[in-house]
Amino acid sequence: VQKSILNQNQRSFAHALTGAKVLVAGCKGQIGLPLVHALCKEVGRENVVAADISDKKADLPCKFEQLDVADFGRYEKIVKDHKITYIVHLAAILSALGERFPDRANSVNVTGFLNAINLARDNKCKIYCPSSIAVFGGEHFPKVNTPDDVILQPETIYGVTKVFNEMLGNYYHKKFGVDFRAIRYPGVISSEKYEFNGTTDYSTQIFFEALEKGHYKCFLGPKSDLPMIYIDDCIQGTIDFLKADSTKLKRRTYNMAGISFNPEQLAASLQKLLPNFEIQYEPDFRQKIADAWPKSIDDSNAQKDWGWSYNVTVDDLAQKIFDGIDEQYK
Ligand code: NAD
Ligand code: AKB
Repeated sequence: VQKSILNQNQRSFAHALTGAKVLVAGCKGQIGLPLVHALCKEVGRENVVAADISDKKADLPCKFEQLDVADFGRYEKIVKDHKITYIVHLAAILSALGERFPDRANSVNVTGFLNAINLARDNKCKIYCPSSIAVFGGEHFPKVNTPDDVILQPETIYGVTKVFNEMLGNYYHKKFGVDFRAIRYPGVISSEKYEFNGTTDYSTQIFFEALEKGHYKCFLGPKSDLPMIYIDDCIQGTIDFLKADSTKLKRRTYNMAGISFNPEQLAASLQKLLPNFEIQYEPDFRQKIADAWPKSIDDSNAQKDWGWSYNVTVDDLAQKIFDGIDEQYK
């Protein structure tokens, strides 16, 4: 009797990450590092393998493998050697870097993802690959409260590759039954420095320059409204989504809204924490990228299907970012 109660309990707590052996490809970036830590807590560090093309030192609590995701043979060896069952494919060239190096964006974001999803199909792995608000663009979608299903006409190579990832993931799900999942992240803000290769990265950079120099030259104009989220909340949402019961997911790709604000509003919140802080605006090529993206997002499907919710003010967010920044900068 006791055994059957135990089995019942285990069943009721089982979720899509239960018993998983997870590979995080692209583990040394803004999202990869905190996600690896969160996954180690969730499934145990012996069940997580972190991989990246970069050999730079990083605080990783689990095994590390060097990997260029465009190299199928190496990717396959890692999946097989570690008996991976869940691929978290993060490696990508983001929007601003991609406009400078489109061939690299194609190699990493297209070839890399093709390798990952073929490995998921052939080795019966689940696969998560984040998408982005960069899939939106063009004239034919509402920029306020953008829903999941609109005409996608991205205007960056990054956005084009993310649409390809979403479409291919959906196709592999229908055709081969691959458990593909994607969240379209808004801009993610951290309390750590990282390589600022995106268009939304002003929102993290501004804090470090405010603390180090007292002023910031913003590469987007003051009224550039964009959806954003704090890294801890993004990671918690991602873990919840990775765990979600596949049969409850009514779609494979979900919008995630976060909170929408513009540089002027973020600067005003920052000035409450650092009264002498000053901001100037010198929009560059990233302005055009930001102008094509939604100002705010409708994520009601994520709320309904897997329980996502988010509710913060810009002042709360600024305080959270500030509190998370290491004392050495203050
Ligand atoms: P990042 O640029 O900070 O990190 C990317 C990581 O991928 C780096 O560690 C890099 O070394 C690695 N990488 C690059 N090329 C590689 C290759 N060929 N093989 C293996 N690794 C390689 O990016 P991030 O912000 O951590 O983004 C992670 C994922 O989340 C990406 O898919 C990105 O599109 C998505 N996303 C991020 C944001 C955001 O605001 N950070 C928003 C939307 C979507
Ligand atoms: C970028 O700005 O490129 C990323 C993203 C929104 O995908 N932060």
